[in-house]
Amino acid sequence: MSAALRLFDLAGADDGLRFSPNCWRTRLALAHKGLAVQTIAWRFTEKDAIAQSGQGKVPVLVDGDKWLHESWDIAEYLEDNYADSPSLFGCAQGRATARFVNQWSSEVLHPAVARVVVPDIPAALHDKDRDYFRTTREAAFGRTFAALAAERGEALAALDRTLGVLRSVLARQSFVAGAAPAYADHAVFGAFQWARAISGVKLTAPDDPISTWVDRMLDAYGGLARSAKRMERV
Ligand SMILES: N[C@@H](CCC(=O)N[C@@H](CS)C(=O)NCC(=O)O)C(=O)O
Repeated sequence: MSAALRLFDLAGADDGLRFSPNCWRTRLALAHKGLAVQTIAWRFTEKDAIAQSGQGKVPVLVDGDKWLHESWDIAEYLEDNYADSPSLFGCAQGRATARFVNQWSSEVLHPAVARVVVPDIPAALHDKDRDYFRTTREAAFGRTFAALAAERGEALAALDRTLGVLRSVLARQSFVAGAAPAYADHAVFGAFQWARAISGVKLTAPDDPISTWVDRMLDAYGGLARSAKRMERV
């Protein structure tokens, strides 16, 4: 176990509400490798705190004097530098295939989930983040949060189509990586943990093979994801 690792992890107004899909990838990868980490609650506008990483997004992992960013690069760093711990990829082909899954998750799944959950995020944010989040995300989507919220039904239908391939795979095997979870699962599950933390909306039906896999991922690593704080809804 390494005692020195620190992770800047996106938080809401409540320090304990950790909702970044990309940070969850890293949290799960660290747990998979059995590496202890101190997580540091970080807000969107706290760019100075992670300036040493040379950019402004999390996850940022600090290992001794190394400042690492980009969830995929962090996964490769952990695999290569903590080679005696359980593997995230299994083999060279597994690493290449996990890269494809990771990229699909970032470029196809994350935007589809964002369309559904982003209007719920401002309510969870620290006051100092709210304006920044609204301005940057409304500009990125080209519409207001109110317009996005009004399109939720359409967004859920589009997400359902996006999830078709994942659904077929998980109907045939327990995890994306096969019989046991590995980084391909972390890369995809981060998006579901994001929605779970921040939004009351259910992304999949209870009898969907994806829901069964989400349950398995929530229980993995001693229930790390299941025990995580969720946004309180009244
Ligand atoms: N490709 C990056 C994406 C990182 C990213 O977008 N992180 C978000 C949180 S999920 C962030 O820090 N955003 C800061 C901002 O929008 O200012 C990765 O996989 O690590």
